[in-house]
Amino acid sequence: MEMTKKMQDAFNEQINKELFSEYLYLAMAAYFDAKNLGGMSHWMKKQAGEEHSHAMKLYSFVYDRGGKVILKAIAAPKTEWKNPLDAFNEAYEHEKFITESINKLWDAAFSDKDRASMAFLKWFVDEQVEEEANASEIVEKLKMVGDSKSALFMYDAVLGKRE
Ligand code: OFO
Repeated sequence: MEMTKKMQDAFNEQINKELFSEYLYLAMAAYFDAKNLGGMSHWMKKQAGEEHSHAMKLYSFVYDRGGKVILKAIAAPKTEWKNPLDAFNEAYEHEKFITESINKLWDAAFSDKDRASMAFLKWFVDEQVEEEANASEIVEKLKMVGDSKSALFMYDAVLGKRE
């Protein structure tokens, strides 16, 4: 059964949000590179790649369901943050916003009785638990780092190991 126009619009909206997430994390990577924090930049580049794959997962699903992908403009992200904690805090807040958005998409599928979309979105619901947990853990660790340059140096190296 094909997805409704309402669901197609909602999926296209989510594709745009995932691509904005990719852009936002790439902007954060650029910010960290400018500060010589190569590990944090690496982490953000990996995250940007994940966001791209989220967008593509949605993209493929729209076509699998007989819909059409319509790409919209991607907003320009910020380019500066106060410090690493400020950037990761924004990443965490952004993930909470994305979770809300996925939940609304699931609710739209539910009210449309679109079981295929509900089943498909389960993966995203689970993924958001992980996305929030990862960002929140880094925020908490950066709070421990505080103003210590040596701790920041070491934690940067830890984040640089992300696979
Ligand atoms: Fe796509 O999970 Fe983050 O934004």
